[in-house]
Amino acid sequence: MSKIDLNKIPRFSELPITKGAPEESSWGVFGNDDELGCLNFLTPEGVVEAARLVQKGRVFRLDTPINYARPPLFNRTPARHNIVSFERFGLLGHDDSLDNYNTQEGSQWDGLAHVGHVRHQAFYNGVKQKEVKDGPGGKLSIHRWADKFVGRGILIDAFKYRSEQGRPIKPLASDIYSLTDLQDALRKQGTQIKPGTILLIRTGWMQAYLKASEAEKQAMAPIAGLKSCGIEPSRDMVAWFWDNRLAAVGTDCPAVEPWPWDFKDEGALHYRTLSLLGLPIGEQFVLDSLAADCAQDGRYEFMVVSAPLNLEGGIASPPNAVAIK
Ligand code: UVW
Repeated sequence: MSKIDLNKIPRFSELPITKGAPEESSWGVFGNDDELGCLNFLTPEGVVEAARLVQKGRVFRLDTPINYARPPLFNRTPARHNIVSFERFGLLGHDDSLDNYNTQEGSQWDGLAHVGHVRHQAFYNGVKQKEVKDGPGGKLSIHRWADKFVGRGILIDAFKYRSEQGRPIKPLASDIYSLTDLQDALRKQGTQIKPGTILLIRTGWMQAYLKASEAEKQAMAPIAGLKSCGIEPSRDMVAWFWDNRLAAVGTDCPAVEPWPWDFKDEGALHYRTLSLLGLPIGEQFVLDSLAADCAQDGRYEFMVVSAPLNLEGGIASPPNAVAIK
């Protein structure tokens, strides 16, 4: 899709626009061959506008250090970092290698080939499993995002909002933030969503995880041992995302939606966002310092610069992102 005309984008209630496409899917809206989904809402004009939000020169890293989770969640395996000496060539120097690196071991954008729709046996825009493959021709590959993920970000500090309401969330349980919680928190912060916003939501999970004991972290690592808060997986939630023309939604919890979610449940947010709307979702982001700064100056909007891995055929990526205020 070349230039996006927001007036021509259907409302959620008008989806799908393509005959035979699943209900509540955006398939075809950005073109039948589109692989970017809601990242199409990020435009050159949006990048220029986002740059105007840089006013005090503070930079917030949004990724965890590699191997921050020991052990990594969801049965993922840790990376091995090797420092290699150049001494044998007569040089006082090094390079390094990272063995066994899982692109979802920490902070991550889930790419659109991460989760497909089981009943439709297809990923976003009808892409088939055999089209998801290594190399430059891999459909829905993360490398297509390499120079796209820049724009206006906003933070909803949902954890702070719920705590101040006297209804604190338990981050290490399958507790839920409702759509109303998010909308009320936004209103209280005085923050506006605009088309092409990269929405970040602080759930409080990362802070709680970092404070947990070694034994608790061991217990949370296997898929069956993890319990985590997240945002409500519902039609209303994704209708709100779509009708606000959000470009992506990132959170500091492990699965955006509460974990565990039932892989057989078609209402799960992973299906509604990645497979049906082509909306990138982000997990295990680092948002606490950014949230503290937003609370201090009352400004919950900033520029987000995310340069995902230039990995041809890649499924997911660390966001490699900063928020700049
Ligand atoms: C799964 O849903 C299995 O993984 P993630 O939450 O990392 O996307």
